[in-house]
Amino acid sequence: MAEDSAVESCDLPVKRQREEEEENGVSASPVSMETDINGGKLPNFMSPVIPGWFSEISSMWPGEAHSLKVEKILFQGKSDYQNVMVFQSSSYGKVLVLDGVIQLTERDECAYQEMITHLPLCSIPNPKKVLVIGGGDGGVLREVARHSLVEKIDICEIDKMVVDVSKQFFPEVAVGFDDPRVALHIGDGVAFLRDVPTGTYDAIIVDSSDPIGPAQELFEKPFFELVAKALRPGGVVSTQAESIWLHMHIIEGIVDNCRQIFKGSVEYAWTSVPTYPSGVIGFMLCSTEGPPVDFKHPLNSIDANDSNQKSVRPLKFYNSEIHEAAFCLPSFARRVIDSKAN
Ligand code: SPD
Repeated sequence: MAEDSAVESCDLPVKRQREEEEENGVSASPVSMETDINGGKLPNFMSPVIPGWFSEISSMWPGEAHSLKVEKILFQGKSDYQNVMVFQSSSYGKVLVLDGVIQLTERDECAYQEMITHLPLCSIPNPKKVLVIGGGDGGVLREVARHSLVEKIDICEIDKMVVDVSKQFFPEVAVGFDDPRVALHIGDGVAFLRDVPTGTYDAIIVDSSDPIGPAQELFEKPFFELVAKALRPGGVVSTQAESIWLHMHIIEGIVDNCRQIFKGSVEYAWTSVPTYPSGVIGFMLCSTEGPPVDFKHPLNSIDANDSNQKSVRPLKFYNSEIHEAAFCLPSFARRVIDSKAN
């Protein structure tokens, strides 16, 4: 956004407020002004897009932009797929940004990575073979690796730069790649799934960015059909499924597709991630026809003591109570999701 237009648009509401006050015969309230970074005057309750701050502006959340103060830009690059940036923020540690959208911060990455992983893996009795699509930062791998019954973890990430940057700047996230059960495939997730023999995996975790750019296909029906084919009967998938505050139209489409494709359970869960748009993010959890899966009541409890990898930090966010709570939805979201059930 141009800084000038931000200043101009900030001036307007104040003028209108004063005009309205004068018309109504009330004296204009004293609005204290401060000099903004462009030398213009702004009322002190309005924030321009400030140099030195990262503002997350996207057509996926029009009219709002969460901002973080930047201490230092640590990396900026352009891969074959997207712009990649890492910066040191003043309040959330290091931040990984793809095409201008925050993917993780050191401070709150635990919530997303733990929930997208343990919601599915704690819902089935013995996950052995797991596939991660996307997830090139390694955080989901770190979480899968806590499950001692898992024997093989494949990951298919399209962008090698994301893997390299994560290993360089986020060692506590990328630690997931060190697990000997992990096999990294750099390539397109859809193409990878086409070659997977039917019924290969117990669980698939789709850790994607938003559905504009390289991850778009991962939100479409043909992709979910491939996922279902790659799962064993009663196998489970967990996918990044956006925000109930911003994206009910997208969620509605995903639920619709999933109910047509997955003949076991289809559920929506959500969690809090302060640096994601609207501060929350959801997950679509589905199982294929076969042994029934009750996502809302975890079978496996996993906590700091039964972690398979003693070198990895204890769980910060996930526990069995928060697992069950994640499926409680506000009424407006419950209505939309349940309406797709028939
Ligand atoms: N709006 C951003 C959603 C990002 C989801 N993927 C995050 C990747 C972390 N492993």
